[in-house]
Amino acid sequence: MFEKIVIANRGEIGLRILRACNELGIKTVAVHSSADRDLIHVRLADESVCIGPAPSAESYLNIPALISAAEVTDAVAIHPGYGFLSENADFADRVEKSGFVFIGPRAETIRLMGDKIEAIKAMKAAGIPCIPGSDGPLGDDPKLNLEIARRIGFPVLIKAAGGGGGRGMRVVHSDAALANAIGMTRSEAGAAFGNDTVYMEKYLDNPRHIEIQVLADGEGRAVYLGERDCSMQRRHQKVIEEAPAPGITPQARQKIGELCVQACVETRYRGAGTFEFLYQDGEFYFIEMNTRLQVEHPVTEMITGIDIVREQIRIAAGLGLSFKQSDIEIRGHAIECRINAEDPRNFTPSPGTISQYHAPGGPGIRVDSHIYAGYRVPPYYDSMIGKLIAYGDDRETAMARMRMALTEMIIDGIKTNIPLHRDILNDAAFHAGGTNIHYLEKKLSQ
Ligand code: MV4
Repeated sequence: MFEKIVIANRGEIGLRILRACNELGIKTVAVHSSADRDLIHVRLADESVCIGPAPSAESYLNIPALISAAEVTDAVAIHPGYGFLSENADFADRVEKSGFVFIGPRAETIRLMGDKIEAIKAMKAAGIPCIPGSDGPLGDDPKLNLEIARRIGFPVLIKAAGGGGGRGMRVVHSDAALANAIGMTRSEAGAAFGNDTVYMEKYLDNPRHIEIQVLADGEGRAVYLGERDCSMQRRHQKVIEEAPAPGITPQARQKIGELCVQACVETRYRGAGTFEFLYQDGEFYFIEMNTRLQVEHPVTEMITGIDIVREQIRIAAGLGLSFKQSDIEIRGHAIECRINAEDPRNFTPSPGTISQYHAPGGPGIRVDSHIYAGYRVPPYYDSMIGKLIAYGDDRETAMARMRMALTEMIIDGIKTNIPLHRDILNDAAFHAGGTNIHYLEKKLSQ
């Protein structure tokens, strides 16, 4: 096992990684910006290194500073968490070329999945169901593009190969609108991602977002840990996630899970990964693969009993998976509410000092958060200040526990989205389960 790990992240996930390291007996180095000296995991880590000023571009995205921090502390490996450099293939490359272990997939895998066209091509070849589409980049011949759109059938969606996470997409409903939409998406993509490659897919109008968690050892052994439903979102930011996804049968889970495992085996995938699907009319359609630990990983941990961060570290250390598929049993139900420092009405960020804090508790309640009374939420980073996770034998129990936990939780001094969560937990459609990706935005507009 590694002797010492650099935690190249901040906030709740910095603390989550530190907790996993402590269980495994690994020494920790917390790197932080000058605005983050008060983070709880910086205090708890064995060592800490300030890597730059508050702006992420000069600290958490500063590759030379991160590698220097590993060098001066004699660390062996670097855990990138999520966001920041976690899906940056060049970072993974430079970490490994500097003699450290990147806790994540190979750089070439990260690069492949970063190109959405190449990712779809690879997954389709491995037998994963994909959305009918152009099966490659669109050219500049309007006649040819029209033929592709007519073959797929309107409405179609123009997507940027370098996009993902919802950036750079356009729905097209008619022949007349096609050429202009392709041109616009292309120029926006070129400006935003430095890559003006675009492709076309059939537009699915009322899908759910369901994703499959996998773990793989990089040598052809892989497992799936069931699915998560992440459909409750606003502007491509997930708000609530749950596992298992309401209405997915054990048979459907096993079928899509085994396909994902097969794809991991064929590609010699290494580490934790997530296959993102749209789910509509009982069918799964692959959209993207995430090559990082995800924010919502706790709901999967709760229903499987598997520590995903621990497994990531074990895999990176070459110790392989500590269990096989037949050991994995999905039990109960888990729901996660992302707690953001934001105005619950207009969603504007609400940084500032937390004057009072009371964490909820009781059976089945988990709080993944770095906040404490007196903590100042800095204005420079993502507004998520923690995650409240409720587990129960069934969805009803998990929901009841979540409702109580949201009532118990006190965060004073800043605004949070806890009132929004209380609203959703009392929503009849959420109660029924299986709402689609447009549900929350429609509800909020009413
Ligand atoms: C789609 C789609 C409908 N049809 N593709 C948005 C983020 C990116 N990961 C893929 N996205 C979508 N792709 C087809 N062919 C609808 C979305 C989409 C979406 C997907 C998942 C979660 C939230 C979403 C919100 C709006 C649109």
